[in-house]
Amino acid sequence: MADATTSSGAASSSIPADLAAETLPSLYRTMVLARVMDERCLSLQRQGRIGFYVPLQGQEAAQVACAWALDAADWVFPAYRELGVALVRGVPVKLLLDQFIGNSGDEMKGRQMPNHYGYRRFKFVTASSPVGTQISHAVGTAMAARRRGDAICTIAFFGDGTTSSNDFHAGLNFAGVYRAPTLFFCQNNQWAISLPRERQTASETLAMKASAYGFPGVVVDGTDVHAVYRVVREARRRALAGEGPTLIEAQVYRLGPHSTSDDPRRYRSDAELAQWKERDPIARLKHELLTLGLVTEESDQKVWEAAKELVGAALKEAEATAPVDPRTMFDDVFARPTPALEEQRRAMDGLLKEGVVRP
Ligand SMILES: Cc1ncc(C[n+]2csc(CCOP(=O)(O)OP(=O)(O)O)c2C)c(N)n1
Ligand SMILES: [Mg+2]
Repeated sequence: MADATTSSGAASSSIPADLAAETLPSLYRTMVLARVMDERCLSLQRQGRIGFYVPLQGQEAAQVACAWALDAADWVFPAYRELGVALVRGVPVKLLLDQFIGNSGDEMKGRQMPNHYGYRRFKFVTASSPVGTQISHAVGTAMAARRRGDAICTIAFFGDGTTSSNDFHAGLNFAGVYRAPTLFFCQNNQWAISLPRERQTASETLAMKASAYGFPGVVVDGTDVHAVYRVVREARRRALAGEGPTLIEAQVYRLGPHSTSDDPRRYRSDAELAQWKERDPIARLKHELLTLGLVTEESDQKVWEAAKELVGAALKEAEATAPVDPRTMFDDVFARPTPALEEQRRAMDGLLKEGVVRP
């Protein structure tokens, strides 16, 4: 779906265009695909078929509309919940599932934690588990790109809780001083695992923290694809015109658990969840598409079925893909393997032959 991105990458001072109505069904399909894959991955983890997963339910509009507003040449620095962004960048579902399983199709050769994927060709940096580290990486990359004369921006994704991290301060401060072409996209999903937004900071909004660093901060309804697209387009225009960074606070809600290792019923109420479910971003966009006559109940059903089929077929293929050869653990460490490493590789060959280690 990388072809869904719209901009030319050229610096421009003109007002960016709004999201065109004819792109809405395609954007909606990507949101549905993210939701379907998300639900499937949660159950795959429960069945022991993948090890770990971090869901994005409730944040699809913010992620997909934001990624839609970027150029394919822009570098994405995700946190760990950005499946919607990965799908817009064009990362195939099968490749993601290969990583979750850690099979031989996984370009990281099973070495990364499940759900911590990254792909150079999609300009999608490996997920950051230590919260906030991706923020300063995004700023440094933006400064390097500007020095090289590349007309791109970088974008760091992070959550409300991450605004309390050292890297948030260091990254935003640096970006402000050097006017780095970086977008800071904070998905305020109201919770940092079990810590609610109101206990995270005494600031009235997270966006207002930008003013201390000398650049604009914008609050946007993260369930509204149009609003998100507009603010990201404008932030990108500013970045490329040399006007510096922007902090965007997209207000959303994490409808699911923090990760497959979390049970949110232990710290938040059913009433709160029910209230936010009313604002499900997928239902909101579907309602708009119905009103515009761009979808019918029948064609919508087909969108969901197609997404389920796509994920099902990719899963079948990923589960049929061979495991990673354990001998690959000796690769990619030294340009010329050391004698000690060669000896260990031979020992591994022996273990494989004896059947002590299975491929
Ligand atoms: C430096 C660091 N401290 C603590 C953690 C544990 N941790 C993992 S996710 C998380 C919450 C982050 O919340 P937020 O930034 O709001 O993002 P969300 O998970 O809600 O998307 C914490 C505290 C960590 N990964 N790294
Ligand atoms: Mg959060």
